[in-house]
Amino acid sequence: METPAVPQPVIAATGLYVPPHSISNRELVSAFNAFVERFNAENAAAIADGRIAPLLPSSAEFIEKASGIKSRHVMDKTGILDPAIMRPILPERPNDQISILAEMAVAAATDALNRWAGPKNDIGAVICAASNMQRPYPAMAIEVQNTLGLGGFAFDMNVACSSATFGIKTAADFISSGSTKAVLVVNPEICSGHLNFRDRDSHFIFGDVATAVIITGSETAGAWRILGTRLKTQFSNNIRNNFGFLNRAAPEGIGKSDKLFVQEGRKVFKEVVPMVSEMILAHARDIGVDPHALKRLWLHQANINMNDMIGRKVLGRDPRPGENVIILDTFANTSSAGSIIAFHTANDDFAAGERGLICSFGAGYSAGTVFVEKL
Ligand code: CO8
Repeated sequence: METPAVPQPVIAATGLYVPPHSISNRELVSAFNAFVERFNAENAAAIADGRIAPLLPSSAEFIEKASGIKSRHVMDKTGILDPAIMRPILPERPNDQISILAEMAVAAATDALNRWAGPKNDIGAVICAASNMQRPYPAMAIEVQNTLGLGGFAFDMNVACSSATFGIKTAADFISSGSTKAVLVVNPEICSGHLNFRDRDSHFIFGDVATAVIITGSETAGAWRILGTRLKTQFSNNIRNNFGFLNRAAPEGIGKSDKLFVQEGRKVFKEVVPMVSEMILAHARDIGVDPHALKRLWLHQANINMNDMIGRKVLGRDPRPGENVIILDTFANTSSAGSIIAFHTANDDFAAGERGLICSFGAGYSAGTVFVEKL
């Protein structure tokens, strides 16, 4: 009896949803500094007698130099830029309306579906892979599946900034094992919802966006053969968010900034760059890919200096312009979606047989590598 061929997973299409508002560094810094002035004026007596330290102003020049970020897209700009509010204002919707995170995911998925030649009925699984779901249940993925009229099953997964590559690997394994003919992975990120806009060290880091990826087993021209996927995790407290449903059970209550995103940025930088570079090189070696011959790197978009260093280590030289795609200048860090935006917006010029790398890294620590070849 002939053994049935194992389907080879491919990325068949990607999609992007860009939120309606953009905030420049200058706008963000101006709101932050107005907040700082007000805080220092209101607490002048306590500052004068040393009971509390004055808050320091932020700087647009620092932000661009330290991170490479010039602006970011967000779902609501008015609340973020109001020094008395400094968080997005996103009114809760009734249960019979689509939730905002699912709506963004559906918009990105629709973009991907419109670029895909395959039949919608082939999609037998939807994975919502993102940093923070807006609720624990029902799964965001099931709401997306329902809105798009898809069959099969759907579930959420959270591996912070690495969620998209973990989702792609899971989808690729579903394809190889014959679980389904096609998988939709969506990455809706409202990072502004869990960013502390009053924290000078991190108020500039994140933006909102949604991406989508369709993975199938049909090797059609123009699709991307997945040459290999690899995942890695290593526990670290250096990027952390303690928000959760047990907060209400804690006698001290929800507290303030520690239930939002916090990080030790310098340590993250120092520890993650070597971890990810080594992982990429080892994975390439193990699957017979020459990293120096990769046409493009679509890396996670957290910090331009991190990406420059990883790019140099992987390619073995200074990347030429456009080889190491940077989109964080206008999107900031969009968590799981960053490497997918990079891939989506910079792959048109590939000829059949040319290769590239999608790679994400972030909290956990976690990292994922997906080597692809244009068909
Ligand atoms: N304006 C002016 N000066 C500032 C500011 C500011 N806003 N902030 C800090 N400074 C000053 C500091 O006070 C310090 O001054 P001094 O030298 O006098 O003490 C100086 O600038 C340098 O400060 P840092 O050492 O903090 O600055 P860095 O050069 O390290 O840059 C970065 C800070 C940009 C944060 C950098 O460390 C970095 O990008 N690190 C990597 C971070 C990273 O990749 N994090 C991953 C997070 S993503 C993830 O996985 C989480 C997913 C969950 C999503 C959550 C959504 C909200």
